[in-house]
Amino acid sequence: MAKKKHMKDKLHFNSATIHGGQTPEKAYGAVMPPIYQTSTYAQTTPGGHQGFEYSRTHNPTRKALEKSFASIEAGKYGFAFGSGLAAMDAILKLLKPGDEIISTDDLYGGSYRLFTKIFKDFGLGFHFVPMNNTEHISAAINDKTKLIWVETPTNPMMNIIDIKAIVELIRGKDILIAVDNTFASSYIQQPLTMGADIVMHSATKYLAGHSDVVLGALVVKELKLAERIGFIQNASGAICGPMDSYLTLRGIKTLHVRMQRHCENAAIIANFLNENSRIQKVYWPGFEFHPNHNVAKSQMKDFGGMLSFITKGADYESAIKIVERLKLFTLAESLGGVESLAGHPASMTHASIPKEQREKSGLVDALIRLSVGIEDVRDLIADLKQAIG
Ligand code: P1T
Repeated sequence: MAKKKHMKDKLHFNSATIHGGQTPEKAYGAVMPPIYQTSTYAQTTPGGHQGFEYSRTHNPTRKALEKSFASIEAGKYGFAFGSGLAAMDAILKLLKPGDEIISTDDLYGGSYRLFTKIFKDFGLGFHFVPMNNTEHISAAINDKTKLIWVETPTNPMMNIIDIKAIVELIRGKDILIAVDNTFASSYIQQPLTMGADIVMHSATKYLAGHSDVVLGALVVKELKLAERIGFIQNASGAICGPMDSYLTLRGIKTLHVRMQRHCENAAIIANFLNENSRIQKVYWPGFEFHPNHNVAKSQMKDFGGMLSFITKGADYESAIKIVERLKLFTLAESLGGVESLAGHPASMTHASIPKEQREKSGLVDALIRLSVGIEDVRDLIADLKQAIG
């Protein structure tokens, strides 16, 4: 038994997705953890329980998922929340009024909204800087800086931020670095292995992978940080339920296989769009001409399933026509599911960022974002052809 446990600690990624932190359930040997749909647990005497007393604090199905999160991110402690934003909310609660955060200027609109419309009012200060050059970060660092917020690849401009360079920049300083790993997924990069302190996911996306659940993840390696996050998770209570924990755990088991196909299909589509005379620009880190291609090559295993593009003349009307004409790509918010989605960030996922701010990072009204699914790529290309015309 001890030998088996030892083996499970040293698994390669493609086995960790299936076995990481998982053991057959004790009562009947069920290979998948049961959905413990319970809010509370019987006690024989006050405090006389089997490690579970109330499901906000702990639930066995959620615990199985949290161990899986820790395993696939090469961390030690995993935490599951009711959404990606709930997970981010818990990170921000590590801070105190007067503390400052330096964030990438190109990021998910909901993250920007949480920073500027909620936590700013609680006395946190935010600096939004382009992070493709660490000099911009250095210029914003001061004694109050407590957190660097990195999203890479960025949503939706597909900028790649050099995680190790930022880790080096803040070495020895009392500053945490948190990485939103949603776009890449743990298959493509593991920020904790590059020196980040916290990795966060909207597990709604690639980790769960089937567009049927909203859920968030945090993983850390330091015990002290884990204890504080565990305290916040219980004290603030933004947890996910057992059914959603189960669905996410099931999704993770095929993460590596799905990601391979997402990446293959996205590469074919990026090249198809790049060669199309009606397309002006394609944002995808796999292109040699992408400004951060070398960083992408060194820190990512592959280039992911996301890309954005604009049509010739950066014409808003034609962008809207294209997303309306698509048939196999569904026009919808979200990403990372098995089915392909198309989005118009300026009016959908990033509408909460002021236009002027959006356009500084290149997010123009003509931008279309694709989440390339795992369908037969010939059908996806045919759909794009008929929509682009
Ligand atoms: O939706 P939720 O699970 O709360 O996750 C928020 C979130 C955080 N970080 C990134 C990089 C994200 O992309 C998201 C959610 N994004 C979308 C819904 C979207 O379509 O971009």
